[in-house]
Amino acid sequence: MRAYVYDDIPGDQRLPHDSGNPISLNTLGELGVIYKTIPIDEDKQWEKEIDVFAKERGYKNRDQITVTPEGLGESYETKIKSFFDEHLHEDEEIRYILGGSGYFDVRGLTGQYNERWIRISLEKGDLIVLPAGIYHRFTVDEGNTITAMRLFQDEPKWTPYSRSAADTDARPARSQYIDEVK
Ligand code: KMT
Ligand code: NI
Repeated sequence: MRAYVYDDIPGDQRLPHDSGNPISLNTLGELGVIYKTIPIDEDKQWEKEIDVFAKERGYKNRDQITVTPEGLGESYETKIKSFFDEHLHEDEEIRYILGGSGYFDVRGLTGQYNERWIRISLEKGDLIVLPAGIYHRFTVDEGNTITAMRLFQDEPKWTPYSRSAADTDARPARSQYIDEVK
């Protein structure tokens, strides 16, 4: 895992876009983002660790997603563009990377990071918890391959509320999030 301020230079979303300003775990924590590493080992101890973490936070369901040009065929480019559309969810989301790598970008909220994108580079064994109401987006990196476990508390509620399409600032999940982190 590595986190840094996104450079905001137009260009392929899959490039690093590293502005050269690193972001600490502490700053991520202030945004309500939790990061953890659970190495994927041969004797599958990681599965037990995921089970414990999921149980602690009241997660009951999970699935697995693989994003590759081979797997998605013609819809690949459309799919990765849709993941990259800034959005929020009404539930917390957990992602655990089983293979490949990619970037989650989250919006900074205060001070020098206000409205800046913070890019979090994730690879195999990395786990991230994004709080409900945080603006974010996702992309594969130049490797064009990621397999992730998506954990959800109850029903799979994947609904992304696109910031550009509606007044997402008015959603209860957004105001609760702002109250929690500010
Ligand atoms: C999200 O919330 O944008 C995603 O779940 C993207 C795919 S998970 C690697
Ligand atoms: Ni999302």
